[in-house]
Amino acid sequence: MLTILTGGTGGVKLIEGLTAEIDPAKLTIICNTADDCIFHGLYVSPDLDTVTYTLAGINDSAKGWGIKDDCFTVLEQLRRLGEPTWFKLGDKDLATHIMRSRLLHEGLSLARVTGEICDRLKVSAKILPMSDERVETRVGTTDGEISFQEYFVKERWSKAVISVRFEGIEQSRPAPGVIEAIRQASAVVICPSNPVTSIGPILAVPGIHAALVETKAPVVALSPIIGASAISGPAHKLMVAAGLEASAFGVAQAYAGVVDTIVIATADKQMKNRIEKLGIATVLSDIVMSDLAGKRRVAREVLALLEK
Ligand code: FO1
Repeated sequence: MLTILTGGTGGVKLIEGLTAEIDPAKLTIICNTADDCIFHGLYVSPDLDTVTYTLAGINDSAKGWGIKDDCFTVLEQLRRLGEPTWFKLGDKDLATHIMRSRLLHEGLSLARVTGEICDRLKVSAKILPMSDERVETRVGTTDGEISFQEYFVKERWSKAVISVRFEGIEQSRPAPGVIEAIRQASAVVICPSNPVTSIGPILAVPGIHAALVETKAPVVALSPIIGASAISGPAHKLMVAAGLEASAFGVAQAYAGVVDTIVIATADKQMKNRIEKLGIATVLSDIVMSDLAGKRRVAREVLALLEK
């Protein structure tokens, strides 16, 4: 079983490539849930949904989130009613949030709800939240502390970031199956996601970091950064706020002790020696996945690494 850690829209690109190369039933995908948010009274879990929709073949791959060919008539009416509509929830996407909110209200855990949604969308991979307990990324900015979605979507990551913290992390526990998926994995892959706000919360759930350090499985990570900038999104800005160098070396710093190998951009080859001094084997590659062919190419390279 291949165990994957992911979050955000960058991570899912590798998952798309992997599921085109191997049987998705062989994947267990552990998703960040610290981006989750309540909108219009509904529980929205962006990273679980992005992975679920992708594996169900219904994702909007152009945007990187939501359901393809969705429409926004409910949101338009909410706007007319004077409700905040900066977070674009499509009509089909809302169906997921309505069902998830009902099942959570009836007492099912987030993991059970995620499994139910996957069953109904005929997703064969196993998708797990990192935890069933509520963890929320809080972004400290010069204008006060805001949620991740307010930072990322409402403010379009324009505000200067002073701090990042994960509210509720101390009380969180790995969701059922998460530790086993790490311990029993043939290999673990950390997707090219934001190391601070997408992978960081997963590693911060008590027990998960230790399981990754102790697992006999090889742990391989892909850098989401080329040069000093993220391939997509604000990872470099959040890394600086978290005290990490905004570079592939900073990603290696974030994963030191956890990963055995990191795949970085060929353009960052001058960092190879510095990263290897952290005890992390470093592989150079073209890590940009701009289309399905690129996603499959990178996936094949990762799979080949795991067979070594
Ligand atoms: N990202 C945006 O930039 N704008 C949006 O309006 C937006 C809506 C949205 C709705 C559902 C969903 O699952 C994701 C959505 N996202 C949107 C992406 C979301 O902010 C990111 O997927 C993650 O939280 C970042 O890792």
